[in-house]
Amino acid sequence: MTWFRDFLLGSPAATHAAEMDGLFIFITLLTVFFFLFNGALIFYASKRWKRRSDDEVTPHITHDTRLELIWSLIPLAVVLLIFFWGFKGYVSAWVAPNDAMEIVVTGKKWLWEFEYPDGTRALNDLHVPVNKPVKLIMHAEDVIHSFFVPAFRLKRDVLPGRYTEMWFTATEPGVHQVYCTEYCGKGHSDMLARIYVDTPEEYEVFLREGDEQVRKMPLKDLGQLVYENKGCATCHSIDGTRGQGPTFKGIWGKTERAADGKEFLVDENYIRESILYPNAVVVQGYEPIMPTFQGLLREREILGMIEYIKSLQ
Ligand code: HEC
Ligand SMILES: [Cu+2]
Repeated sequence: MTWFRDFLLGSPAATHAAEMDGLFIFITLLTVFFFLFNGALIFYASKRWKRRSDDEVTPHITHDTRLELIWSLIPLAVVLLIFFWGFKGYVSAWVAPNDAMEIVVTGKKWLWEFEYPDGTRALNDLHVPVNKPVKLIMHAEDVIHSFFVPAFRLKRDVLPGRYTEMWFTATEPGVHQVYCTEYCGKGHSDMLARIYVDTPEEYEVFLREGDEQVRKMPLKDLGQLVYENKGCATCHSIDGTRGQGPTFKGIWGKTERAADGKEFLVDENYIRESILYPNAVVVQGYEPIMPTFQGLLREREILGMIEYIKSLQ
């Protein structure tokens, strides 16, 4: 049966996912069974009781208690089974154990921000230890988003002005895709995040030093990775086209004009300032909508971004 589940849903990667899959597959097969069974009955009846001549009269049948009991009680039992099965899964999926590690999730146009118990913050890449219950406390800064992890079979709306929760225990080390599933504007389909399920050792290293990419990659490649994974790409292009923000292509070393008419030079310090204090200088012709990345990018990632922009001539 696992091939059937994997075909329909992908393999489950968190504790209660398997239980949900059981119910899902049960309902799917039940539906298929009744589709065929009812179809066959209709087909049989249409042949068996077909009117064969013009003067044939239909017998006057009013009631059959035995039949009525059968088609009431069997579906009732099936529906009750689905209800209790689903209710049990629902409770275990939404009530987190007390010892769960808590991570605060903030959704905003168009990225996901994660804050760990020790104050570490991360963008779009969520690292969690394997086999440990993790509880996400989620809220949005602007509009409604929705946090969906197909491999965990979990999805929950993320709302401004209210907290929603989700919890899971990841069972296998690996990487899982997260989608935003509430249409939230132009960058909605780019609002992607990844959950990295780490071994306990990997997780310790991540909290201490950031992930391996940040520590070891050449600066320019790291900058490209930041560009793709940390939300810059939703607003800035690298091919010269205008997006929500100015393109990165060819801006290095140029003199640009700010909204207040002052001129400025695009150099290392300007790029750094744009990332940490985006509203300090607003480029002419653009809205001041860029969020600050203060505390969200490590020093090395900012350096990488500078090298990357330099390389886009
Ligand atoms: C929500 C959209 C948005 C996101 C996400 C975003 N920016 Fe911006 N960015 C803008 C806008 C709009 C401007 C122009 C207005 C301003 O200067 O604040 C801008 C300006 C800039 C500038 C100055 C460009 C110039 O031509 O002078 C740099 C550099 C920059 N952003 C870097 C980044 C980096 C690096 C990231 C990702 C870590 C990022 N931005 C993410 C919208 C965004
Ligand atoms: Cu969204």
